[in-house]
Amino acid sequence: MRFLTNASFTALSVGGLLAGLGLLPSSGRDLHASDEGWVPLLDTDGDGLDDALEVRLGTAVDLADTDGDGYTDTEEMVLGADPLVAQDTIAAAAPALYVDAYALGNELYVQTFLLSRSYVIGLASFWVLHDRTMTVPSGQLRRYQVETGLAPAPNTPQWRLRSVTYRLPRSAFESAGESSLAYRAITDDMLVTDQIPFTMVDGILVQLRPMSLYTGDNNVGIGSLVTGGSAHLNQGGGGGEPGGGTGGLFPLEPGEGSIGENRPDQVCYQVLVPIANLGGGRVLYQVVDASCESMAGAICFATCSATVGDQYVLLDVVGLLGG
Ligand SMILES: [Ca+2]
Ligand SMILES: [Ca+2]
Repeated sequence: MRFLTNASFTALSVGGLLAGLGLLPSSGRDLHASDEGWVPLLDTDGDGLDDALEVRLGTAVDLADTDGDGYTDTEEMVLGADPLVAQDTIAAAAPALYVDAYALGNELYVQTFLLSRSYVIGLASFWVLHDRTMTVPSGQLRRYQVETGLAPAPNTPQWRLRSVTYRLPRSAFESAGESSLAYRAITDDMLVTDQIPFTMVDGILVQLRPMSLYTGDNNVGIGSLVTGGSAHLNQGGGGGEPGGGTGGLFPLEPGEGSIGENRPDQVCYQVLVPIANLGGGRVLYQVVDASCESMAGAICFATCSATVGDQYVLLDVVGLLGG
């Protein structure tokens, strides 16, 4: 098991880093409606996923189990299943970590979910910046924590599905350009990891999710986000195959009212393939296919602007962590 001990990474506190970028965390909970009409931290159906994130994922904000198969939306995302397609059974639960984010106004809300059966050790978070080669280790993010809880997991009753939500200044991630926020934990004798690689597309902060980060059934779940109405994955060659290397650029805004160009009644996708390993966990991806298709009710926004030939650097923190 390899850990992030590469000497080229410099530990730095989040506070110091944000202060260095001219940013300080806002204080107190921000529960008023945003300009976009979404309320931060509001989880109408109580399934653990905040409303704004559900809109982004395409799941119902008022149904804990969107596809009615008995598994909550959160449970399915963590287990790598498809929250939009009813399944009779989902593979037996295994320890898993799922991290996602949504942006509202000036804030970036990061939701983390950890499914485990017994002890949890070594819970750590990392933020790696492309141009600074810095890592923000472990509990430093705790001062940005705004909510913790247990999400319902009716089909994994003997397990605990813990959730932690952080609120971070969006501008810090926009300033960083390419960066990656990663989480790691050891539970039930397993190392579990997940990460959100961020990048900018035409001045819009998006997350890059390459298929190679996922294995097995996880590809199905991520691919289904397509039909939810934003970005599109699982297209073309490597889609659905572990390590296939394709992926997509997901917007962080929840939907209507997002910045950038909206295209109603369309879904859009990109196929990204890795073209070079730049070392130090950096992988260069190129968009080899991108298009939009008609789909009533869907909204394709910022990510539509990614075009064939565009290149993005992914910081694969999980790879560095040995996950
Ligand atoms: Ca919810
Ligand atoms: Ca379900």
